Amino acid sequence: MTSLILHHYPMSPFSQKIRTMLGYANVQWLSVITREMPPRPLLERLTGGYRKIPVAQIGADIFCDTRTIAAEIARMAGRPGLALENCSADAQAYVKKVDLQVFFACLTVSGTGTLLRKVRQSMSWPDIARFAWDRINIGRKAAVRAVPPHKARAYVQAHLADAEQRLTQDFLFGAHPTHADFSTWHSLWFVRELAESPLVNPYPRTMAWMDRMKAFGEGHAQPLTAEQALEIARNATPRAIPPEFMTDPMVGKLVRIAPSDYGQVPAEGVLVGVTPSQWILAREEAGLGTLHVHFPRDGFLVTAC
Ligand SMILES: N[C@@H](CCC(=O)N[C@@H](CS)C(=O)NCC(=O)O)C(=O)O
Repeated sequence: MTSLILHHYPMSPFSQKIRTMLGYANVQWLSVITREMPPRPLLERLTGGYRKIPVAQIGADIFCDTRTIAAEIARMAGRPGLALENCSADAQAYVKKVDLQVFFACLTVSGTGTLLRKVRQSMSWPDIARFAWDRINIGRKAAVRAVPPHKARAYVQAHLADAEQRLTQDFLFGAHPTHADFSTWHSLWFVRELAESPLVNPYPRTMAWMDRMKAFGEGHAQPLTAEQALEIARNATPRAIPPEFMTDPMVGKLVRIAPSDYGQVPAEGVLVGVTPSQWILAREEAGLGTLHVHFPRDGFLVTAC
């Protein structure tokens, strides 16, 4: 059986989005813990430079961004609603907002003593300093502007009021969870579960929905080292790409692909597939062979080298 390998770190909200999705999908997975910031030399051999977390791997196929990872989980678990491209236009627009502006605002309001204590327990002081410097630099170079700190609390409260009013059923867009629930969950997980902030308390339906999300758990994870993950990639061949995804005029060209919002570190390779929702890059990595790296089309820039 081909297992999904997740490269992630415990305090990462976007990783929590995927861990909870794996719980809901009841999927077995392999867990590789990464550092909270680059350098991540072994993971970079798989991604070619893409720096955000989480990253998933199935053999020699590498999935960057939670949207491509979610599409894989949707396929493996037979739960189409987990893939963003299967959600309504309304839900897709909602996810765009919660995965960017709401995410940053939630981080801003989560600077509690409890969070600092937890960070201190999992990282050394020099690493905390490196982490802070890394994130300041991400912010400085970002092509998107976060909600200013003095407006973040009101922004998160407006988001919570909106979620409260949407939750007339068990989940945000109906009786069953979709990608939108996991996107909304991960930032509020950071606020309520990690920072233990009381900000969500005045919203009873949102509190109950968070309890339902939390109850999904995180699936069945087995630990794996980064070296073992490389060995799995080395012994695997990327999945074949259906011919209908090889007709784009850019296919066959050497390109660079990078996020257009923040953390814009590019990966370079030959474009070998363009699906309605993904770019697929082939990279030759010394000692590992050919890897296919998958990126969402939305929010990523492709430039010919
Ligand atoms: N759009 C990305 C966002 C991922 C993201 O921003 N992840 C954070 C950690 S939760 C990150 O990578 N920060 C920079 C880093 O860790 O290098 C996704 O959906 O995966």
